[in-house]
Amino acid sequence: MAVTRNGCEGCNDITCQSTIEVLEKAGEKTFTTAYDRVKARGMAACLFGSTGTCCRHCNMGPCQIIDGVEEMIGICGATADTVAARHFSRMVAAGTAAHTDHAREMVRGFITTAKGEGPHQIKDVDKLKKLAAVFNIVTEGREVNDIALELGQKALAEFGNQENTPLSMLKRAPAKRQEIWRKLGIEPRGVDREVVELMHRTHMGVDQEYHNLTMGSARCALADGWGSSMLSTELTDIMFGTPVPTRAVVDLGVLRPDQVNVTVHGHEPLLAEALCIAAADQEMLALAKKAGATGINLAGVCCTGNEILMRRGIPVAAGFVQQEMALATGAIEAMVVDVQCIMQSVAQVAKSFHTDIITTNYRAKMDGAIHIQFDEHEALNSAKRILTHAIGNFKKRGDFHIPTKSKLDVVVGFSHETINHMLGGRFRASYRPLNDNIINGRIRGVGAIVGCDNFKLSDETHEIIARELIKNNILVLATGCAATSLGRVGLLRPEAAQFCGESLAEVCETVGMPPVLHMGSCVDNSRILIAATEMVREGGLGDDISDLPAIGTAPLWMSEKAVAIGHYFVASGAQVVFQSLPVTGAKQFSKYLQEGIMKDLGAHWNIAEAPLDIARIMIEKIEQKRDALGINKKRDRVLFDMAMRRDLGGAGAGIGDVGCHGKQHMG
Ligand code: MSK
Repeated sequence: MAVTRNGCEGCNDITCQSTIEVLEKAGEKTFTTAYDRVKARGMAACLFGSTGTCCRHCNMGPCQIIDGVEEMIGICGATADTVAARHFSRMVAAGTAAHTDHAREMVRGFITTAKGEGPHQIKDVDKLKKLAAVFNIVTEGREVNDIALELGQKALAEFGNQENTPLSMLKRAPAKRQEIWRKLGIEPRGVDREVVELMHRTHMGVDQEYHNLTMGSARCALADGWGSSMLSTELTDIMFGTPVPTRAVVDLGVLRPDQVNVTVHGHEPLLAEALCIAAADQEMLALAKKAGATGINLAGVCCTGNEILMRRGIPVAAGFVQQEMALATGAIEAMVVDVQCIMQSVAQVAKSFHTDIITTNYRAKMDGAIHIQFDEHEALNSAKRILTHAIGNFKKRGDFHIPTKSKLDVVVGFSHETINHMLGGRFRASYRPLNDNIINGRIRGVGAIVGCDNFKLSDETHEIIARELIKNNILVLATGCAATSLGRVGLLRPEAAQFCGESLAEVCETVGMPPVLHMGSCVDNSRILIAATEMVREGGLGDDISDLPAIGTAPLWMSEKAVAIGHYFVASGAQVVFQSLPVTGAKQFSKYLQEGIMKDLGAHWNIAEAPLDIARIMIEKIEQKRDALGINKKRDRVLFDMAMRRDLGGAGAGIGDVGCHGKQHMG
């Protein structure tokens, strides 16, 4: 379908310069993008769907429920609260399933590596031994790969555990939190079992009580956060290296005019890591040169991008909302995709160019794409086949436009271990300095900005929230596509300290760290759980995660995974703020999630639409926690209005070069 406008007109507040530039250059384009579809739809969402009261769990409906109207309950009698709670729970189950299936692949890849098969090695032996201890594995006097094999096998068994024993990694949580879970009977057992059980409980005619469903979904979400996601993060670190601060670049400008551009999109780092190795292979480079290119340029999209950005400094071309834009540059020879967050439209956009979409996972095929199955036992050969195909496309490249101004320096790679060193120094690695800075008020607290980006709200949303938080001396942790979008506006650089309140700026400048710390992909939100636990363990900030002056937000969430993440944070005692949640058509359930659940779990959900309102809630909650801890000192709070924001200048204005090169510890 031909579209005559340039694509920017009428789009939902696009401020991203590279997106605007690509759409403008595309001119009379022969493809449509999500921005066109947003405009065509007008985003008039179904009221029942968007408030969680449309039930289609059986064939008597679909039933559209109106809370409080007797004749508008389900044919089966289900109330708005039951329907919305079931729907919410199914989102948690789907999100957990996605993280779990990803994690299982990582564990299988880890076992392959432990057996000495495939191109990877165990890189972080120290972390291997620490995780082995969690699984009661003896390490002394044993070969590294032997330990790794036992760890991999025990980890794999956690997915299918049929006993009523809790997941091993729950014991990493603060003791008080474990006790809360025990008393509520929500300690997750087998990871798969919790997903299956929740799907069963939300089937027609099973769990009819929103409180019970919420606790069931908490159990499932915990199986994600403290089970599958945490396993995936930890084993990936052990295999590919625990991230340390690394300088890199993000945005569409990372594509190279003279090289074979291959983007890796999705979530699983096994293939991406193999592609990184293959792209440096002499045979592949010779092939690229024969095709007229000067080399092979790998670039990430979405969370696969975050994985290789964190560990290898490979640039990220695009976050979720930019995936079509990356193709619209006309400069990509192949977009290699695995699982999750791949819009079906990429195959349609690619048709207008020489680009091939290459699917690599049997679970995720797409019309219009080429399929090259990734085999973890033959990882390097799979990667070489993919690259050979991409190289073959280089000569077919037609007109292309790579944005010239959009390539921003970032410093990434803040694992929870790095935070130890960053503030504590190499010889005093601990969370003590972070806790001390929070107690003395230089850092008021910690705000996590996580999750997706989305076409519904302005793409400035993450930036507005982050600027507000750092201005109020709140240290920001970021993951997923939110982190990429904050990188695009210059907030992942030490120079962004200039946008902080005085005391946070002082800390950042002393340490040389950015005020927004990139902690990885969406699976890596589990790093935040461990960081929070370390803060509790260090002392002085209470004895549970719920005592910490810390809060998270996923303002532009899109995926069901974000709901699972939000719920595992709440179930772990950390408050979250979402921009919307499809529960508001059910009065009691919605009120329970936003208030009543506090009595059970020590944290609750918050919903607020405007970015500044989200920031205000985060600041208020952090200050309330400080009051409760007795560490507050009176100070003026600063909330930015639009005029003050304008005074700050454009995104990234005035930020010079990062001034650090390659991988380094910042302690
Ligand atoms: S990729 S789940 S859009 S963060 Fe992890 Fe980004 Fe959200 Fe997908």
